[in-house]
Amino acid sequence: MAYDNIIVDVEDHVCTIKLNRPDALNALNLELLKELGDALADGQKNDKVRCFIITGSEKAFAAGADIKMMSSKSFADVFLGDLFTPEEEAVMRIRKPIIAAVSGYALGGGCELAMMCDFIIAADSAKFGQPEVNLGVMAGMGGTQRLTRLVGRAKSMDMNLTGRFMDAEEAERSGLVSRVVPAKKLLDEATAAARKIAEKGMISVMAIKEAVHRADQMPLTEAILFERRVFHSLFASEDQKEGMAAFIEKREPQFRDK
Ligand code: CO8
Repeated sequence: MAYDNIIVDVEDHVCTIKLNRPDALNALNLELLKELGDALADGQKNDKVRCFIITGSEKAFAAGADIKMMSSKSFADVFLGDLFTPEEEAVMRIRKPIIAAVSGYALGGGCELAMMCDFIIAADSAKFGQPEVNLGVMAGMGGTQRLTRLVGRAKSMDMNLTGRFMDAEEAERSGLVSRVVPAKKLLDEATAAARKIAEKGMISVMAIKEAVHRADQMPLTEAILFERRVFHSLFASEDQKEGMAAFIEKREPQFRDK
């Protein structure tokens, strides 16, 4: 499919989606978000895709929702039109893993998009922030919620109330990103991680994603029970027999997603 605001590449079971509005530092407008949702939905259906990477440019993952697109909207426009809800749901509906590879600015909706991914690999140049307070608004796609769960209340309040940026080192220390790598190696590292995931059985990969997401949404006892039941259910898969047999026979497993 041809896109105007993203570049999609599928190679070795990894679908890499590059946000591509360089003149606006990849600001997220509705066209870009629609294309992103479509590309993710396509990949979800495509057996050749086993993991996604969402990335931006060296200077910006995304500098936020498009301020020029939003500036003249009224309360009625955004409330009745439910601004950004379908776009967020399109990303959160994806069951295959999504890695955010972040270089440069990940601000406002850009930081929120990165946090919707399953984990973030950051370049040492990355800067995260929720600067919406400077625009007379606030975060609207998880910046007060996912950020608080990831880095805790103190840092989330600090970021959301002052609008200050967090560099990659602080983001790793705070639990916002899983690893920091030199900017030049960002895509190589993210691709290597995605290929490693792509080698696993998709049944356990997708079950793990579902289970980890439950950590945010359920009380611990319920979430542990969910995990235990899904763990039990994996013993109905051929991949469990293959994975354990391969370990005992000291060979690499051949997962068949069955
Ligand atoms: N929206 C629209 N255009 C933008 C945005 C943006 N968020 N960010 C940058 N641009 C444009 C600039 O207007 C400029 O365009 P032009 O050349 O036509 O004037 C171009 O990108 C380059 O930007 P700068 O000249 O400003 O580049 P600098 O290197 O000087 O500064 C910054 C880089 C610091 C990133 C600066 O551009 C900036 O502060 N950007 C805005 C950051 C921001 O406030 N983000 C939050 C936006 S609100 C939001 O995200 C709400 C989220 C709610 C839901 C999200 C759903 C997706």
